[in-house]
Amino acid sequence: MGRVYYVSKNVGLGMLVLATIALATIIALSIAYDKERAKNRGKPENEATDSTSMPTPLTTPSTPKEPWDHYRLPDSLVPVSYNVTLWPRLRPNADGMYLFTGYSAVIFSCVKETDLIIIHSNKLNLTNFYGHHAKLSGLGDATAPTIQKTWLVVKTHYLVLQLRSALAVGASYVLHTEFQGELADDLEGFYRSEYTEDGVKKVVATSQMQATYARKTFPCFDEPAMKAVFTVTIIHDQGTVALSNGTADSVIDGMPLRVTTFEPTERMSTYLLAFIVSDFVNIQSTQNSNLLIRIWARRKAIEDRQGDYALNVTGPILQFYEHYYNATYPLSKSDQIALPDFNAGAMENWGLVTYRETALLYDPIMSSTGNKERITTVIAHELAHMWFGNLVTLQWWNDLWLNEGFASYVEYLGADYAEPTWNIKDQIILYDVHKVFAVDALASSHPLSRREEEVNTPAQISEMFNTISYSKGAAVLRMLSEFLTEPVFAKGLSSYLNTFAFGNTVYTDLWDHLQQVGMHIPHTVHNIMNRWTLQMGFPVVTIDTRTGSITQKHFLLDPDSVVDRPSQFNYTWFVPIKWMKTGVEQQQHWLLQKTDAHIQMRVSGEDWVLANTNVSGYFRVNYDLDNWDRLLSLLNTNHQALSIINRAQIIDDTFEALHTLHIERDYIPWESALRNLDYYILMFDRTEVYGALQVNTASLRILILLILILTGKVYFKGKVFTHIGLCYIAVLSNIPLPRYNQINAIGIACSMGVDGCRELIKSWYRQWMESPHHNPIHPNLKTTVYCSAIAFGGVEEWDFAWRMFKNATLASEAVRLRSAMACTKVPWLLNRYLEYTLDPTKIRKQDATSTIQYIARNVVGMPLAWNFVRARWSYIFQHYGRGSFSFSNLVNGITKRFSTDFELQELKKFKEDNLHVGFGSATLALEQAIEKTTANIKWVTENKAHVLKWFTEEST
Ligand SMILES: *[C@@H]1O[C@H](CO)[C@@H](O)[C@H](O)[C@H]1NC(C)=O
Ligand SMILES: *[C@@H]1O[C@H](CO)[C@@H](O)[C@H](O)[C@H]1NC(C)=O
Ligand SMILES: *[C@@H]1O[C@H](CO)[C@@H](O)[C@H](O)[C@H]1NC(C)=O
Ligand SMILES: CC(=O)N[C@H]1CO[C@H](CO)[C@@H](O)[C@@H]1O
Repeated sequence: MGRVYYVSKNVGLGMLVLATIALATIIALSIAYDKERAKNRGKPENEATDSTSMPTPLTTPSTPKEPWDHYRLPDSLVPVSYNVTLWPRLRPNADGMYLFTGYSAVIFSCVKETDLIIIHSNKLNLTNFYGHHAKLSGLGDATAPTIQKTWLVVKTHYLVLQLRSALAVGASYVLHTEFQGELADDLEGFYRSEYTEDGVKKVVATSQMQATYARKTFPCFDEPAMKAVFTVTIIHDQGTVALSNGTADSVIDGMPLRVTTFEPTERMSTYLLAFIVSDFVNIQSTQNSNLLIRIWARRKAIEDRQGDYALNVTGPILQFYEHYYNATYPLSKSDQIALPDFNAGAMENWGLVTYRETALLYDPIMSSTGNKERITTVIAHELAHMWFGNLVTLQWWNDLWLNEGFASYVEYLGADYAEPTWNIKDQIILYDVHKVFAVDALASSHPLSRREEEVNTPAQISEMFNTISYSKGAAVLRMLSEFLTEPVFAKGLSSYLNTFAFGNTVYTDLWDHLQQVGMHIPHTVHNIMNRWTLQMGFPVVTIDTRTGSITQKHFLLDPDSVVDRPSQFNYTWFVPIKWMKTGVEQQQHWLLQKTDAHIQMRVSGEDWVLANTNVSGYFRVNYDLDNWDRLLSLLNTNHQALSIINRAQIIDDTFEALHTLHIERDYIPWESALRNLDYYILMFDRTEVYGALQVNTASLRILILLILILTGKVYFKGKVFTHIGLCYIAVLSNIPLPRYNQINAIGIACSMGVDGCRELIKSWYRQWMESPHHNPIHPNLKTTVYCSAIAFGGVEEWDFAWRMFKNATLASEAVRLRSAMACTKVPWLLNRYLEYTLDPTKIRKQDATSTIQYIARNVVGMPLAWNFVRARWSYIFQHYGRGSFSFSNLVNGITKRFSTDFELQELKKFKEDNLHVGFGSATLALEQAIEKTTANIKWVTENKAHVLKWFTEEST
């Protein structure tokens, strides 16, 4: 590629700074959406998990008068232990409903005098005891007051008991309830999942409690700090197995039922409970001495050995954490189970982790490298929580970022231990740091940390599960670990975990424990971290190597945007700058004010400065022009002098660096470059610029490819880019390369639009259509090949994919097909597919929103998906929207391409028209979409002519 128009060497420094910031802006706007690598750990399943929520406007909340109108429990009662018995019916009753019945006795003690008992209960029909919803008795010497009346409060999910006299402080009581609930297919609380095996429909009862669904399973004090001991009994049919957090204690077989009782759990939070009844089978190992590790799944999946890989990595990952945390695994067993229907990616229930099938099951023949990576990192994420989050739990959901950010950081360490050859640690740059840079650069971003009072309702709680919490949390914790050094970080962590085991904390408790071991830092951990957690955004640090001056500035996507959220720190940060001079690591420098000078950073001649080595800090860097030039020429001549991460970072910072790709052989810098190109494609694929851009990027790509082939050094650590270009030219099937490299080269060529590729792809797909039991396509190429074949084909190709989708026995194969079917260019096929998304017999509920997103990603499908969502808003909202995280991604996904005034108006109108229906957690995503669209319009207006000119000139 020739010169890039943004950075002109003739402009002065001031201009350059602006230009480079503008550049980074572009980059920050770009959002990657690599299907296979979607990082969906704990919560979100949708591919584009870049949504975040904005702060709920701070209306002065009118404090409700009655305690049962508050969303938070009063602090007068604390639970001690529960006996819970549940009996799910895996066959429908006469009315076609699936039910469960249950019984619960909770022992609680009274710590403040009160004549009210308020306990969570939602969507449960409670049995009457002498006209009341519950029965109360005293424990030991205590006599229970009589119940005056009981009632349910639907809005706040409470069962309330008004007593005739007060409970005594210090005394304990038992509250008994009997209840019936629906085992619905709503993926919340105790729910049912269905699948077909050998032509027989099977039903599984399973659960998802986080964040506020335990109360939909049995009446309980459903807040994370209300820890208690649970003794669980499950009644189930012969031939099924019951699982819960603990080990099964006894099984009583009375025809035709079995009663499985579990040992009492440790003290734990309600949101970490899990109850499952199924006829699944397991494989197990005891590679970790005395610890039983099991992987559970559908019989067929286990027989096909799809659980083997997960079982192989679980032992090492647990060992890693035991060592890292310096604390033994807190439980006596580790179960992990893959469920056909599951809303999140995975859930860290203590001792019984639940997963989507795609996040746990691996088939050596059918799965791709990307699938395998995802499985490893998701397992590492969930198992990290067994200590951090489960053993020690944050007091309230406002601190969710610490819990999820932490697991999102250490998952890379755990996965790296299990798969040391993958270099997986570097990927945090792509999948977390760059991703969240794009979101946190918005004027409407929000701080990591929120005050406890700001998070109350279930919808507000579910809004906390966003990219800021996960990815910015991961990035700032990584920075903390880097500046303290890893041994110090691990030591403080271990002290924190051991001190608060089985208890609850607030995030500052972790800072205290790190402070006790940390030293050599210019301020306390509190002071330093407050600047990163209490104010939104991040700085761009500009180093002028001609003078050694350093300045920081709040980095904004649109530098003209108005930040109306004040910060007590005035948007300055304490910035730890790790840096090197001409290849030599220097002592870390702390930037503690807006501007500073560090004379050692003044260089000249051949010398260069590279700051934020390994992108260990959560900030961007800019330099004076001369230093940029020296870095770029270094990339061109001796790029090994810089780490892979820094190469990727430079490419992300400046498009100039694309020139240097021809000698780049590592995956991450490439992926970084390709993601940046994607933003162009999104912005221009509906305009005349696209014609020019296609020709140009295609020729760039051919050049790259030729170099790769000629050097015979194609290696991307087993990765193939899944970006879909248009297929143009060149048949590569008989290029003499080792098998694996050849696959990679073909994958790249096809996805990047090389000649002849179309024919090649069509012929592969046709072969498969002719003999469906023999798929000739390499797993790493399937995403590309399926999508292209369907894009070039018609109804026949589509229907074949549909049949294969319906028959797929491996979940990741089903996902690839589901995503590929969205690639067709035929409008009626796309519309029919959109209709399928609202029919759970065709597309599982868990997959509806992501399928609509796949369709919206297609340039032809985008307007259809937008119309569809607008027309069906209230239906979709009722059935899919409530409080679900994936739902905000829906809005985000559909509006990704929006870049015209007309679209902005449509978006605003959509908002107005549906105010009466509401948007749930998507309210915030909608605001964000409006801001992004505005930024896109601005960018396109400013750059379209340049880009067109540049690409036109380049391609002639
Ligand atoms: C809970 O179950 C255990 C074991 O069956 C029993 O000893 C205990 O009394 C029960 N507790 C309550 C409050 O019902
Ligand atoms: C709860 O009771 C209501 C009203 O009687 C009934 O319509 C509903 O089906 C019941 N739900 C369950 C799960 O039993
Ligand atoms: C699991 O480990 C065993 C023993 O090391 C190995 O033979 C097998 O290939 C591994 N399975 C997978 C799917 O990685
Ligand atoms: C999560 C939890 O409390 N797990 C418990 C399950 O039961 C075993 C004993 O069966 C305990 O050791 C675990 O702590």
